[in-house]
Amino acid sequence: MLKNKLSRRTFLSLAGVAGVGAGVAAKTALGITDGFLEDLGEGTVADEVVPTVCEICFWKCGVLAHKKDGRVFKITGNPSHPLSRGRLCPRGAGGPGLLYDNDRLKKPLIRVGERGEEKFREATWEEALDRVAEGFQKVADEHGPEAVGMLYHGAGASFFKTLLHGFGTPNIAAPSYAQCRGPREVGFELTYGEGVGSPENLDMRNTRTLVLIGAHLGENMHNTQVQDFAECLGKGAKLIVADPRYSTAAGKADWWLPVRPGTDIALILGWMHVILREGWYDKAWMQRNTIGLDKLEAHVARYTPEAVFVETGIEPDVIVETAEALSATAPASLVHPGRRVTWYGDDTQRSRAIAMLNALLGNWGRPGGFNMTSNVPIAKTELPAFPEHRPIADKLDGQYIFAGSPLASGLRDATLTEKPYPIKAWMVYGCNLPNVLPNTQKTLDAIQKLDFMVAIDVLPAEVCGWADVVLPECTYLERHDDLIAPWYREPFAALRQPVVDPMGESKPGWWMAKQLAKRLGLEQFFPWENPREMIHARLKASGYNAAQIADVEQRGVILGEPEPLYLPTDYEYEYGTPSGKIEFFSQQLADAGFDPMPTYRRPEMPPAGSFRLLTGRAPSHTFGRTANNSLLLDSYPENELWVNRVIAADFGLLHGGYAMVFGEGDTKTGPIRVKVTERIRADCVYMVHGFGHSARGLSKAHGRGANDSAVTTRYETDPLMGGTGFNVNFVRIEPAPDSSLGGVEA
Ligand SMILES: Nc1nc2c(c(=O)[nH]1)N[C@H]1C(S)=C(S)[C@@H](COP(=O)(O)OP(=O)(O)OC[C@H]3O[C@@H](n4cnc5c(=O)[nH]c(N)nc54)[C@H](O)[C@@H]3O)O[C@H]1N2
Ligand SMILES: Nc1nc2c(c(=O)[nH]1)N[C@H]1C(S)=C(S)[C@@H](COP(=O)(O)OP(=O)(O)OC[C@H]3O[C@@H](n4cnc5c(=O)[nH]c(N)nc54)[C@H](O)[C@@H]3O)O[C@H]1N2
Ligand code: SF4
Ligand SMILES: [Mo]
Repeated sequence: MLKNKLSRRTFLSLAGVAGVGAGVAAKTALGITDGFLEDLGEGTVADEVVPTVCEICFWKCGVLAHKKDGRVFKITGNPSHPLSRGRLCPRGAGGPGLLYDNDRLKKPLIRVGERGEEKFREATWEEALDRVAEGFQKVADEHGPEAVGMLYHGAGASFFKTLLHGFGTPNIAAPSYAQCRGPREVGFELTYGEGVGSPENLDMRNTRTLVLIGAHLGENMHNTQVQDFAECLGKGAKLIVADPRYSTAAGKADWWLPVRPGTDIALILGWMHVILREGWYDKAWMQRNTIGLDKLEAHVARYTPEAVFVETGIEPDVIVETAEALSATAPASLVHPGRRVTWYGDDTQRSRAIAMLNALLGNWGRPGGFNMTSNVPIAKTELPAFPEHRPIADKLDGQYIFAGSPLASGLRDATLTEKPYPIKAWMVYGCNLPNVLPNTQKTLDAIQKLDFMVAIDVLPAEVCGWADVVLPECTYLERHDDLIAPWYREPFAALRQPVVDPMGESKPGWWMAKQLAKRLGLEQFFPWENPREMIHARLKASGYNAAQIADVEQRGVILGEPEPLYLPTDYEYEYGTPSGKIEFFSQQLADAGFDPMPTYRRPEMPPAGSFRLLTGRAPSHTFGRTANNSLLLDSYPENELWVNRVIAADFGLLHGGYAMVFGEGDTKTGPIRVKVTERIRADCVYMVHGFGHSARGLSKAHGRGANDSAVTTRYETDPLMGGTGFNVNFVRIEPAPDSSLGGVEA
């Protein structure tokens, strides 16, 4: 239901995921004032409501922006949009906190100090764009157009991707692959011949037994998934949560398995061992749909519950009991594939193990398992062919052969080593690189090797401080982006359109891309005046008439006819694998010299006095991009360090007091407030990613909490596809030296 009343943010309880009516407060509880924010008071009625698409995270819910006298005072979920269903997560409701953030970039900037000093002068758009075009052209003249790379995140990047493809470079990568869900996609592709995509094809609302391996739904706030999760629990589903930390989801679980970090593969193989040993699976379905079951049976023979207990710390009885619970409701049982799976460097194999366990549950194309998806086909914009170019530079010959998308970390390596060839300029769009790729120093060293770097952002984030030119983009509430039409259970195409005019001199990305195209002689790739014209042309070419197009602008979304969600029983489905079946045994992997079935290898354990650093999400924040949002800060102003009670006592840490966190070499972060708890294992500590900002221009986020990236110096690279495992960092902890930051005995 939409909540029409202005009220203080009430937070989501999982039982009743409700729309949060985010009233825009002039002054928040923290006492932060944003000049543009204005409290219009309880019961304000909109004089205009504009549908558009959220970009506070990448789930891209359909939203309704409520305006009064030209100002956005409330954002609610669009009831017609399948990803919001009339509801939003707290972050989406907090959108006005970004729109009216005093710290926003409002003018183009040109660097006057050293890189990293954050010293800039304001410039005109003419001058700034000329600089960018010259910077790219100079690098291309010397090293070829491929020497210009792009790192990006977000829907608005599409125009710049077109620009750089037109320029002649393939070196365009997003950290949302090798630093996020890449290994998961590859693990499923190797097993089923297709990935689970985004939004994921999970029929969770009908699941009767659900396993979450780390996937911390409820803190991870992808709107529709949280709704589906609440619905499945509401219908009485059993829940099994494997997490070294008692997460919000674990709080709802029938079984919490506080697994030793990095040992999940053993647990999954153990579950498969029990299911196969007991014959708790549908033999006819396996026969029709899978290959290599006999090989799997032999492979998992040694992963007895007792052997797995030694590795994971999960009692043998519990392993058997949970395997039985899973099998009992199959095929309406689901092992959630997770999303950010870049943990230990063996993540593709862990994802494959998850894919295989799901296969044993026989849940592909079945209610409560993985559903089929469809989309609303939208005609492409007709463009001239992109120029020929050298192969992408994100990996050397023979490396990471299963990578399905470019590697952001690989482009960083190429920039550092100049192998396979030099990369000398970067465009960074909506991606706070120093805090996003593991080993910040490596990122900064790579930036120092560049002849030119431009950052396109809405806020003066850390990455901007290292750029030669900073271009201020207006927010998602002030611009058009291209149509959004993913594959989903209910096919749809959604429209992002401006709700208000751009603030200051900030401009939409499409405008910048077109202006740069003019300067680089690439205008042929931007044949439209503005994206509205482009969107209309695409819709027209897809068979929509003028009235239907007007309707899309009114409602924000076009709904398609869904295909059946489930496969017919006894249907011979042709999977996209080489064998056409679900592959328990992967010949592709064997041929490439990798384990054809996942094998558990014990992870390196933290040395005495050190703890594994684990990270996750807060319900009301998206990475580092909301830490300066006064509406969202209000509910979660700084991150906390979760420390086991026994460890806290040993190290003299007090609940509510502050600690410093030390990494390798002289890396450290903090002070960070300590949460002393029994809800985390004693071999690890935990914090929410995205705090501890050092950028001076982020006046509200600056210095609040700790920055996990500062102590994430180590990473393990996945040999199959180049994903970077982050959870291999060991940290030391000490009470903060400032005694005024003391807490209480917990
Ligand atoms: N240490 C560590 N690293 C991680 C992760 C972690 O948990 N810990 N998570 C990983 C994951 S899962 C992912 S998906 C990636 C995410 O990586 P990123 O997407 O790079 O995440 P952010 O740090 O939020 O950077 C977003 C930047 O975009 C800017 N921005 C916001 N809105 C707009 C806009 O409309 N236009 C433009 N031009 N800019 C905008 C913000 O101001 C910010 O500077 O990070 C990965 N890296
Ligand atoms: N509120 C909010 N929601 C978000 C985002 C956001 O920024 N804010 N970001 C979105 C994005 S881009 C992504 S990729 C997802 C990320 O969300 P998830 O896919 O859920 O992934 P992670 O953040 O890596 O998972 C963190 C959880 O894994 C647990 N964990 C750590 N190590 C281990 C281990 O070895 N074994 C097990 N079993 N568990 C472990 C941690 O304790 C924590 O509970 O969230 C999405 N949703
Ligand atoms: S999940 Fe939340 S932040 Fe993400 S798009 Fe939806 S409303 Fe916006
Ligand atoms: Mo992610």
